[in-house]
Amino acid sequence: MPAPSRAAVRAIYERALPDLLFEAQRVHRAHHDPAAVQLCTLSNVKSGGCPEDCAYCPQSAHYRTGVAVTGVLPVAEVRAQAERAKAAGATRFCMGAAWREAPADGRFGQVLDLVRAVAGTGLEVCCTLGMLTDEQARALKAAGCTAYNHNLDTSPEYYGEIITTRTYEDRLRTISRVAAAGMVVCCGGILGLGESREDRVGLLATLAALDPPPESVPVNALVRVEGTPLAERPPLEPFELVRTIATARILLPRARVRLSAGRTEMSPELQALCFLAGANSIFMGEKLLTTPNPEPSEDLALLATLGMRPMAS
Ligand code: SAM
Ligand code: DTB
Ligand code: SF4
Repeated sequence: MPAPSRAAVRAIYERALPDLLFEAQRVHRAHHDPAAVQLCTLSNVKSGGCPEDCAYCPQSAHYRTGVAVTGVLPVAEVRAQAERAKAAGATRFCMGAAWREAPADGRFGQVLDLVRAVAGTGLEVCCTLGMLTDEQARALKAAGCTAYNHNLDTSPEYYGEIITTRTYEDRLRTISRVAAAGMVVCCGGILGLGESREDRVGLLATLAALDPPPESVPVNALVRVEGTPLAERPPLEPFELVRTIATARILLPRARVRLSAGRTEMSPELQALCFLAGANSIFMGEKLLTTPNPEPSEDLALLATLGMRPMAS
């Protein structure tokens, strides 16, 4: 099937909300169990001091946010985190590093050790380490990393307003290397950056055109962090979030659509609406990478209230 045009994506996005949600539900039910939610846990295995200038990010060295700058965490610590995550019901463990690109030195070998350790717990392993070479992508895959997260964040037109130290093409190149190495691609974006609806449509059209299609699509709501240039942005319009999730579900029927950052500012009702729109994955754990996330007990209680449940591995 050819990728849908931007006009076609816009037409889906702008449907009357009942029609949009009905279609999203129809697609969701054809490909997924509508009561199951994948639980992923994040670990920031290398914090802060990143040379990129992503305007939303508390880990960029360009802004003063108070985030600690560290080396790669020790294997024992990350293995213990993964075991706790598994005991709490998570099935995927995602390791993030505040790098522009995965380094060519021994720190990459340290990350491979972390991948092997987490894979040994039986959890699905995902990494997000910045740009990769073909060799690094193959080495991650060989160590047991099955998924790689690399977000496009926003439309091609708006990208330059948010990040100046790399291009959209750089991102697309890493995404194709990940797929070529046999890992599945996790690729999504952030809403609430100050982008227009047309930018959200442009991001969705780009995601729908990726070949192979992303296995998972994180939809982040901007976490406004003091010290970053976007700290004072107005809050995201909740129905734009719902429309984005529903459109992603319709365009990418088989993908996990992940309601990602920003849930501490969302009511249970809004999160439930996102599940109805086709979201079927969340990050579970007290922290995302550097910012707070709802308590795991609250998340499990919300799923129970809705008659939903964690997805089995
Ligand atoms: N440095 C690597 C990279 O940029 O690909 C990996 C880690 S980076 C923190 C992973 C993703 O987190 C970014 O692509 C962005 O979409 C998301 N992110 C970062 N800061 C955020 C914030 N304040 N609010 C919402 N999402 C954020
Ligand atoms: C993604 O799209 N969202 C996660 C994960 N991929 C790595 C990260 C969210 C980070 C939110 C800001 C922070 O905690 O530093
Ligand atoms: Fe660095 Fe990633 Fe943050 Fe951008 S989003 S500043 S690349 S850690």
